[in-house]
Amino acid sequence: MQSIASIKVLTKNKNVLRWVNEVVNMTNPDEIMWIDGSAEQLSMLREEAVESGELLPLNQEKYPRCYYHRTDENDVARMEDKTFICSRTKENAGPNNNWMKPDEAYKLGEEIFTNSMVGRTMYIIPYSMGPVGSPFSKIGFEITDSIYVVLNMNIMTRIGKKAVDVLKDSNDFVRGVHAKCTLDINNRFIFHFPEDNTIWSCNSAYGGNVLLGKKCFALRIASYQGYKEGWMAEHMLILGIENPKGEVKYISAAFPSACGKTNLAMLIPPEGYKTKGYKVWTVGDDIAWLKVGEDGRLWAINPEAGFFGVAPGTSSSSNYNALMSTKKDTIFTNVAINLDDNSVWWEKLDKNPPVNALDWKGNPWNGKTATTKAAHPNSRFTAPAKNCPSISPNWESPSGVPISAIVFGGRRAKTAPLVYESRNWQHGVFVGSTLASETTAAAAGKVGVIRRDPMAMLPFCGYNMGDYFGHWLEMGEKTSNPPKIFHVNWFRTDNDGNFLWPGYGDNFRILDWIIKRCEEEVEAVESPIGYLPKAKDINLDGLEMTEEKLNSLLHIDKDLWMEDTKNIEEFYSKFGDRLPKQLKDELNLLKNNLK
Ligand code: OXD
Ligand code: MN
Repeated sequence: MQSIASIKVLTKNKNVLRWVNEVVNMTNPDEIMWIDGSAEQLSMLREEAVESGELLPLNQEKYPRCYYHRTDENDVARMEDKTFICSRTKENAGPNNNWMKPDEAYKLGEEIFTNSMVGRTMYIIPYSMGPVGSPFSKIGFEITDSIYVVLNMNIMTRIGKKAVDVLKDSNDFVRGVHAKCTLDINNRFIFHFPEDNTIWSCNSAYGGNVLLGKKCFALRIASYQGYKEGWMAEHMLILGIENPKGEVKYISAAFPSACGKTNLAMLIPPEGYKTKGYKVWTVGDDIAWLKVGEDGRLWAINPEAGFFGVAPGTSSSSNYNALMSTKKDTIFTNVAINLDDNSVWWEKLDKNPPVNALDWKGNPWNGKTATTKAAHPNSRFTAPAKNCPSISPNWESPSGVPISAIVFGGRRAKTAPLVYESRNWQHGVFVGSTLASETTAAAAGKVGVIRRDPMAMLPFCGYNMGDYFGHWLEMGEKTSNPPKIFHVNWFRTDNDGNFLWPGYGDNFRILDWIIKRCEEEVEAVESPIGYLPKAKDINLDGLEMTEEKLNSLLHIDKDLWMEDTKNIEEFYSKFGDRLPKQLKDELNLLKNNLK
């Protein structure tokens, strides 16, 4: 095997070299390897990870080039209480973030990082968020001591020499450092320094905390960059809807977790639509970067190159396209292994749980007798986006795709109707800023508790959310032809708690109405909260749904809404004078409309 020490330095960029040198002096690795992204280098790393047990090769006939990885039992999810925005002032981080003074965070980080790579290899990964060379794209470096991170970053971003080549001599790159250290949960920190374009992550090896291109850069740091530079980084899927004439309109949509973002991004239209020639194209399932185009519209790219999806619940019926994306070149983390054929399994994959398996902790597991879960509920697949059967031909377009509609959605049993449209951009920003979801029985704690999660960005906004709302309002002013903004709720229930709407592929019927509104093909009805569809304009062909049931899905209960305004008021009060006046005006307008 080639000695890793012989792998050459990839750049002469003095800013990069100075910073790498500082990190080398602090962490003191035995060896250093610059990741050039070549197939030979990556396959050498896979071999090494297999030798050390960090990766297990899966059945290569069934799952070509797929591997399995297990994390520490206490290291299985993003940890919001360990995640800090270290802006120079607490006010700039806002009430939406944990804050630590930058000096303190750097000092604490330095203590933990010092000599953390002794006896280990340091990998230096240059990467591009967004298609290499696109005007939307940004360059980052992640220094890590984990091969798992290198191989996941290779799926989730565009890594290697090509990223260094576009950076040239520029100092405009995000500096990420990750060290596994001892995985000590008490010393686990994910520090973001938005003013320094810097991320430090230690004592974790779980994706969301250590794949620094994703939530850390593409949302937390990028949201702040967008605020300063006049663009937006959002927790949004992007999809295209093709009509039988071959015209494609794009929608971006933000939902809090557990509301089916990946499913919507990869939706297969109902039979009646499919036979007419309608199609859904996936551009991205988690993050969108948006900019105003010369035509005055908002254009968006997916800055990622892969899907880091939750495995349990993914099946050929719930999300065929996601499942197909995982059939090759995928890394599975914390799912179960079927020892009979060295394949993977997770809850709801199919109705045939393995009887001779290892669960996510590595313990023997038998689907016939098991009382515990085979896969961790947050077990993941890291799959290349290009594997997805519904991937859009434009998913890597350097100029992005033009957005016709922005959709916000939450899980609301009663309040929010199936769909409504905001009256204008400012009202749409109000709708997004009050986005909320109710807790379900699946999570610990009280059921039905409302959690405000503005624009689904609460855990991901790298600065004060009051300023973030102001930025949204300003973006509307800069966009002469802005997308229309909608709100959907797939989760409305009847009095017995049964879902009224079938969801999944049938959500296409609502997307169809949304596009028809954007194209001014149908009228809508004014209501206290915005525009509602006329029941006749929602296509119910092939669905067992009476118009009466649809009407109850669209019903507005004014008392419940009035109750909701109190909760909004309380939430808004956290932002003090950073809350834009326009949003207070919108809240007052809503209250008046409900009287
Ligand atoms: C994710 C998340 O993993 O939002 O995408 O937590
Ligand atoms: Mn997400």
